[in-house]
Amino acid sequence: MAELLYLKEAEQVVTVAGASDKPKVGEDLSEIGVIERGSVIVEGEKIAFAGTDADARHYLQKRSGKVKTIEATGKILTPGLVDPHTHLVFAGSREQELTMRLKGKSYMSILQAGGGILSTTKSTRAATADQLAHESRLRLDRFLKHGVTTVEAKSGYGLATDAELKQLRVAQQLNNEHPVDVVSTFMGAHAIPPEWKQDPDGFVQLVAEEMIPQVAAENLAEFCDVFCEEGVFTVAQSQYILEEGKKHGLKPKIHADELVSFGGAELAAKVGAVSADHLLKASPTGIEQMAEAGVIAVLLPGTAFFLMTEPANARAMIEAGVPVALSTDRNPGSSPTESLPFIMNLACLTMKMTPEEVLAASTINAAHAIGRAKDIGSIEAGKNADLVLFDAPNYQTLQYNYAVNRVDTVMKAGKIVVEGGVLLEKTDNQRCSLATEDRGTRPIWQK
Ligand code: IZC
Ligand code: ZN
Repeated sequence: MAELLYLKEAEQVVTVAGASDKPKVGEDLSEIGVIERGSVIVEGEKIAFAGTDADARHYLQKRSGKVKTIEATGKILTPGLVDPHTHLVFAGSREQELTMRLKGKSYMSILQAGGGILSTTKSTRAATADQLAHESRLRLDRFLKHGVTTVEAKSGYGLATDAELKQLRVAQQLNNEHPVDVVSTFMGAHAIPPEWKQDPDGFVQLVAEEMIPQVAAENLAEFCDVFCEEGVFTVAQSQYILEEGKKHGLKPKIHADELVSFGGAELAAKVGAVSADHLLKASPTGIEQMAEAGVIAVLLPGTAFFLMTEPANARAMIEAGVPVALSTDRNPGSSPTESLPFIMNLACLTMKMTPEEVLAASTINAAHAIGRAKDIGSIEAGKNADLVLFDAPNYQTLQYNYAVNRVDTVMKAGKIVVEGGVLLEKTDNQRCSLATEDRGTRPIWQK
C-alpha cells in the first residue's frame, strides 16, 4: 500500500473548494475556503483528505500503513498555481525592445517594423527542437520554483506549418518529461510572417486549411488562439480561424482588445470561446456579452505593467459576473517573467483585486480556463496532489510582502519537487544552463 503523506497543521489551508463544475464569479470569487490549522493527506498522486488537523488525526487512525509527516507549522498551503496563458516555447531574446519602448516606440510599431513577434519567429524557426526544449525547460523550472504546477503553452513563433508543428511537438515533449504539466494551444495566427505580408488572407487560409487539420490530426493542441488586434488579424479573419479550429475539435481562445477596442470580447462571446485574454480595452458591451456567454477573462496585469499601459478593468468584469483568471503571459516581448506570484501582486495593486480574488483567479478559475478544473486548481479529496507550501503566516501576506518569492515546498502529483525553495531534480543536463534569452542578443558563442 502506498505511503501516506501527512502535511501537518498549516496555519491556513486555502482550499478554493466547491467550484470544479463552474468557474467562480462575482462575490463567490472571494470565497476561498480557508481552513485554519489545516492538514492535508496525500495518497499516491491524489489528495485523500483535507480538513482541520483534528479531523486529519481521526482520518489517520482509521488507516493502516506508513505515514510520512511534513510539518507545515508557520506556513500556508494552497493548490498548485495554474498559469493559463504562456508563449513558453521560443528561442532568442528581445531585451533591446525594452530600451526602444523606453525611448517612445510602441509595441505595435516595433512589430510592424519586422521586430517583436517576427524577431522571435526568426530565432525560433532557426532553432532545433532540442534547443527549444532546453530553453523552455529552464523556464518551466523557474515556473515551478514560483509555485506554478500547470501551464498553458501557445505556438505562434513558427508561422509556417513545419515550424508551428515543431513548437507544438516540443511543448508535448515537455509535458511528458517535466514535472510541470503543459497544456497546448495552437496559435498559428499570431502575426503575419514576412513572406505573406502582401497576402494576409492567403496566410489566414494556410492557417485554416493546412495548419489546423495537421495540428488536430497529430493531436498536438486542445485550443486554438488568434491575435485579434488592429494591424494583426481582423475580427472576420479571427472568427474564420476559430470556427475552423472548432470543426477540428480545437476549443477557441482569443487575444482580445489588448491595444485598442476592437470587438474581440464580443467575438469571444459569439464563438463561445473558453477564454478571452488581455481585454485592456474591452468595451462595456463586450464585457456584458462575455458574462452572458460564460467566457473566462484571463487578465495579464504583468503585460500592462511591462508595456507601461493601464491594466484591464478587473473590477468592472467581476461586477458584471465575468469569471476572471490571472496569468503571466510569459513571452519574450511583453511579459518576460515566470513569477505568477508577482502577477498576483500586480492584480491587487494595479487592478484592485483582493487577496482572496487573486488566489481563486490563479487556481480554480485558471484551471477552468484550460479545461482542467476537474483535476487541479483546488484542494479537495480526489484531486491531483499539486500543492504549494508558502513560507507565510496567512494568505494576505503573499500580496502584502510583494515581489518576494515565498514558495517553500512544491508538490506535483504527490511528489515533492521543490524543497526549501530549491528544485530537487535538475531537469536539464546540458552543460550551458543559459537560454538564448538569458544570454542576450549576442549569444556567448559569438563573443
Ligand atoms: O512575442 O510579443 N502580445 N503576443 C501578443 C505577444 C504579446 C507575444 C510577443
Ligand atoms: Zn499572449
